[in-house]
Amino acid sequence: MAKPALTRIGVIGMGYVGIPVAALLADQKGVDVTGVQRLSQRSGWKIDALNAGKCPFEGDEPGLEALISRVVQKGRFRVTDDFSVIQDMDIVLIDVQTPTDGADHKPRYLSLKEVSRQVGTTMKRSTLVVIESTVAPGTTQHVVQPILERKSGLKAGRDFHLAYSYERVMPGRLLDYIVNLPRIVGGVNKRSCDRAVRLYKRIVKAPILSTDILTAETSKTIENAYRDVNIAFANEMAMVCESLGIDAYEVRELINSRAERHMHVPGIGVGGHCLPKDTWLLNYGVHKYGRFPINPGFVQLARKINDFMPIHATEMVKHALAAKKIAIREAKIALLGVAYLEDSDDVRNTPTYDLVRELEADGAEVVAHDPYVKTFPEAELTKDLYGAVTGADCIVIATRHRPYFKLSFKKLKSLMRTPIIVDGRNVLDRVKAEKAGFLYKGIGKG
Ligand code: SAJ
Repeated sequence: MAKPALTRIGVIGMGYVGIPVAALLADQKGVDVTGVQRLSQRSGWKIDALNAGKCPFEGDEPGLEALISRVVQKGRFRVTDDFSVIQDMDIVLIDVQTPTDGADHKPRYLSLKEVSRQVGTTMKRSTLVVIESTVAPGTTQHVVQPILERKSGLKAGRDFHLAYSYERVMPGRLLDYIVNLPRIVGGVNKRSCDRAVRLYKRIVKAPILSTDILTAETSKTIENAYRDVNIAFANEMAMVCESLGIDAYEVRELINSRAERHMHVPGIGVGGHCLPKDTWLLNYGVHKYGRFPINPGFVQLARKINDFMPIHATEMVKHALAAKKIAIREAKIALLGVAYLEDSDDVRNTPTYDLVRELEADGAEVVAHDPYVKTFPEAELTKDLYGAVTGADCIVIATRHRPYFKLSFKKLKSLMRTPIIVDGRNVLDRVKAEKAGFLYKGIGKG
């Protein structure tokens, strides 16, 4: 009896979204996956690492390395920079970066448009194309679809299928969040949507919710804007508590003692490839494709508050140094943690970029430590934690990495020039720090 044909899937963009979804699909019966990754200076090395069955992420990613090694060994997953493989694919997932411009916050769709041209040029009739990258509402049908149709000469919904289904992954929980979080799928028409739902049913155990493409795109950007707004609220209330001389984390616990209240966690800032830009994608989409003018000022204000937190932390450093009669231009600052998220190696849009820029602009010498991050152009980066704090006048904790919870105040004090701690992530115990002779300041700690 003839063997059932393999479903061939191409996943374009081997990053935090593309790699886990490709590996999960390749582990399914009757599925064969080819990852496509540009041979760029920044990411080209991932091709060889993945083809050797290695996970390219430094941080803790439960289950991912074992899964990649298994599907590579089974011969069901390989990665290439050769786009022509797309012509053999039944399904193509697009997982490229969709950054926004730092100045005008407009989306920069260089990769998305280039990949759409390549896919349109090579794809075969009846291919299902799914955009998983976060985009401004309206992008799939006003930017991607016309390129695919022009390049292929085919019509979306009739000759090939087109859908949008956004990822909800986070470093440290990549596989878990793909498998166990509800999945939203929007199709250019019902057939496209149904086909995409069938695809995700192979790997997603949680409910799969169908809608149209514009609603799905908008849900993604609003979902992240919602989180960003909640974090901004927590950050503003943290500054209120500092001014009142009380502990915002205690206040948060008291408020969250009521089950349906979820006050978020204040901190030194908001980083990552998502929250700092998705509000601007939402903003761009409604300005470009909205039926009437509306300026979502509330979510933009939240962006401003969250972007202010590294500057607020720099002010805290300056006040503490001044209390010890040290000018910031003569100070050495030990920065503990540069990643935007705990126990990850991810520095995309990390708030520590702004923090270092602010501190160095005032003349401080900054030495950074991070247990996971390999490169950090903004400052000298070391894996030697005690080396970083030796001779320092202030420690700034910027990431909630697990190793920082075990720091010895006695050891730190013996190595530092001036015992000052600015805790940007509520990692250290204030009472113990002060008992050990430290001047302690913390975001949300009045
Ligand atoms: N942060 C706070 N306080 C909080 C929560 C987070 O200061 O209470 C900071 C974090 O330290 C970090 C930033 O915000 O710097 C973002 O943290 P995150 O936990 O939101 O992590 P992301 O950006 O990797 O993940 C978010 C998630 N979105 C939502 O929860 C709505 C994730 O589910 C998305 O998949 C991801 O964005 C994405 O890719 O869009």
